[in-house]
Amino acid sequence: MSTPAADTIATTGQADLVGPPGEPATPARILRPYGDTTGDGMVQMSFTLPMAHGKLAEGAALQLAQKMGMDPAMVVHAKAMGPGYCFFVVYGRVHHLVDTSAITVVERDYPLLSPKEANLAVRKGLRRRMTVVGACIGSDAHTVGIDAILNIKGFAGEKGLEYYREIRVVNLGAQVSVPQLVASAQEVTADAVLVSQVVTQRDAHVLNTREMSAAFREAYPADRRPVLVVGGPRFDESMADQLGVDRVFARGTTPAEVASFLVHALVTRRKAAA
Ligand code: B12
Repeated sequence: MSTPAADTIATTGQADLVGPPGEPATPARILRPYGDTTGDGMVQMSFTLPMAHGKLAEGAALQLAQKMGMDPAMVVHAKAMGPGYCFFVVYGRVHHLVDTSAITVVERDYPLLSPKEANLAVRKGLRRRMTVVGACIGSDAHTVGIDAILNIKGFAGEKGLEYYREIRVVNLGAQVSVPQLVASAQEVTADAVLVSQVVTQRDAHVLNTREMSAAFREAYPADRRPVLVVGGPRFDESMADQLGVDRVFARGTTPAEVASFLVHALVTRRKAAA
């Protein structure tokens, strides 16, 4: 199958069908971003430079944008951020193309259940309530995310895990140390441990998560370890293996997605393996 020139696809928005012979074809598209007219390549980006606001700082912002491939580039907003720092928004044209056939994402590979369906699956599969321990670990005090998943009031119109009759939630709150978390999980015989990490400065979220998963591996025999889940707005969902956890959830996660994953990991998958 011949592929039309990238520019043709980008400007007309046509889709090309690709895929191995005999398998369902997937639409693949070569795209450009746009600002004013389709395919014009215009993007907007923001950043801060450690320079006082002024003509020189705006020139520095333009130089950076040009080095990043924006041509032409225009400073559309510049604001002093205290002495010696300036925040910029730059608008300009890039010439890069996006190939949608070369994108890898983590798709949800389990069914999305309603609270009623999740409760039923736990009752039938575990024959007892599922115990879930949640916490923000390390120095992280951002509890809104984990509360959105756990608290009864929930998030995005969905009730949190506390609403699920067959799930017992133990929410330890903020700034929980890894040894405290392991001890609490052991004390309540946790089936799953849900950790939130929002601060990513100096890769704190990655380091803390690795410390946490290593501690659970040390404290439990492999077949008794609770399911480990980590979440936060700046996690890369494809990093579960590198972080030593069973699943990573990122920004916009809803409680039903998490409850459904827990049912999948603790009930469906284990039943299938037995
Ligand atoms: C509210 C807030 C605070 C509050 C927190 C109050 C509280 N009880 O949580 C206060 C004022 C205390 C605070 C303090 C600080 N904050 Co603050 N804060 C924010 C703010 C404005 C909103 C965060 C939030 O509540 N989001 C809403 C929730 C619902 O979204 P979420 O966390 O992403 O959660 C969702 C998903 O990520 C996911 N999820 C999250 N966790 C988990 C866990 C699991 C298991 C699962 C499945 C899913 C999941 O599900 C949730 C629902 O979809 C953000 C900026 C922003 N707009 O995001 C900065 C921000 C997070 N804070 C920041 C910083 C730097 C700080 C401070 C260091 C500031 C300072 N110098 O003192 C301190 C650190 C305090 C500490 N020790 O942690 C930075 C972090 C930068 C970084 N990436 O490292 C941000 C991004 C602001 C910024 N742009 O600089 N902060």
